[in-house]
Amino acid sequence: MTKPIYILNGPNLNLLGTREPEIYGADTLADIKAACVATAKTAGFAIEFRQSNIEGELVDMIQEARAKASALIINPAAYTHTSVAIHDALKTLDIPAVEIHLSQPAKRESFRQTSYVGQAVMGTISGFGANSYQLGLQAVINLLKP
Ligand code: CA2
Repeated sequence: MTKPIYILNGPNLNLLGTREPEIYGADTLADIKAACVATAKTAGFAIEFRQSNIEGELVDMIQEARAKASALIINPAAYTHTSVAIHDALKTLDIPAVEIHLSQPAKRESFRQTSYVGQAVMGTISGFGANSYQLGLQAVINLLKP
């Protein structure tokens, strides 16, 4: 049985679809999860989709993925720009890992210009709204397909 693809989401992403649609889009996190599950199913993969507002819980999820996931996709939200702990956890992975963002942080405030996560993953996809999740998923599916 193929291991699931983990999709992890950081702080405040549980509020998607309720505020700032001009930046983050109108889809809720549940909408994004449903689209990811459908895409993955077509390609023969299962999804483990999680969100936490707590840095340590995200570290625990990344550690869990070391044994239980075939690949990991993460939108670390604000922890992108602050978290050495998430960087260090990602560096322990032997599976493909991709960073994704709904918005394009490079076009935004100066405090969003640093990503601690980008240095610890294969690649980053940002700026495509909810489609960033689909593009990240397609990237790891292509890597995992025999
Ligand atoms: O563009 C992204 O996906 C971000 O990871 C979103 C984070 C932000 O801190 C990163 O710089 C870029 C913020 C997520 C907050 O989500 C909200 C959703 C609805 C309403 C308010 C915030």
